[in-house]
Amino acid sequence: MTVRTHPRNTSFAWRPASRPGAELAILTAEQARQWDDDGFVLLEGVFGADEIAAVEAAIDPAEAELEAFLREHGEDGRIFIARADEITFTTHLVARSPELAAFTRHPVFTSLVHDVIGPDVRLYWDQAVYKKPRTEAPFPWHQDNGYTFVEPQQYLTCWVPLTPATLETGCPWVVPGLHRLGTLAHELTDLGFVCLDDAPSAVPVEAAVGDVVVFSSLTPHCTGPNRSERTRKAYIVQYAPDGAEILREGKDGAVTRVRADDPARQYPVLGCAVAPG
Ligand SMILES: O=C(O)CCC(=O)C(=O)O
Repeated sequence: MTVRTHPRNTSFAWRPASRPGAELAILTAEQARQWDDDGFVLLEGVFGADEIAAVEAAIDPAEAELEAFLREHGEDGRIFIARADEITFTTHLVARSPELAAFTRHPVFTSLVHDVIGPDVRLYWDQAVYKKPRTEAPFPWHQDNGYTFVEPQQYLTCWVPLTPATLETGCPWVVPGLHRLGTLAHELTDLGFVCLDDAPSAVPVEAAVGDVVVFSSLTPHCTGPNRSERTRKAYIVQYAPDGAEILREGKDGAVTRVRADDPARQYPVLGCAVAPG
């Protein structure tokens, strides 16, 4: 597959974190440079074990319900790209869990969004991704903006491991540098949307419980197989500038724009006229 840009990506320009005069709340100058050059950064040891255990405890029952639903109602256990006993995507957890909603406003995230998005920022999306023991299939190369086209194209993904993310359990891999092209063309496969067949310059990002893998909506990433005997668990929270819009194409090709401001799950986390305390 050759790398092609998305047809709606006509005039993309990367907004750097390391702008002249930009004060950084959490990133070091070196991390801001890495964010700009490579499209990702690993923040180590920013959450306590108790904080992550509470997040895991809030997610587990919802994920178990979803797994049961897939088994009962899925076609051979499958709905879209979710597959019972292999990989689940439990979405919009903040709408039903005040604990998880509070976690999305953690100072680590509000500082990060200050540094890379600011000044007015909303939660855009949240989901838990559980990769079950002995799942050989990788989650394929994609950009998050390849799933649903959002404008501005550049938003923030924070991939929070709830269990150790290693080469054995299925840690993320990223391709440094390609984020600067903006959104790439994607094709839908059985495993998910794909923008690259292979990526010789990709790097793995192993992460411990307490770390967060931070990357752009435009950073091509994948996760590897889980060859361990444990479920690999991650909670993914994404943030977009206030005013961001989702572009949806109808069957007739007409595009409608929907503002990403559902109060139940796309609430302000920084700035915005009405940000809650
Ligand atoms: O956590 C995973 O295994 C893949 C998740 C991912 O890449 C995504 O949700 O965009």
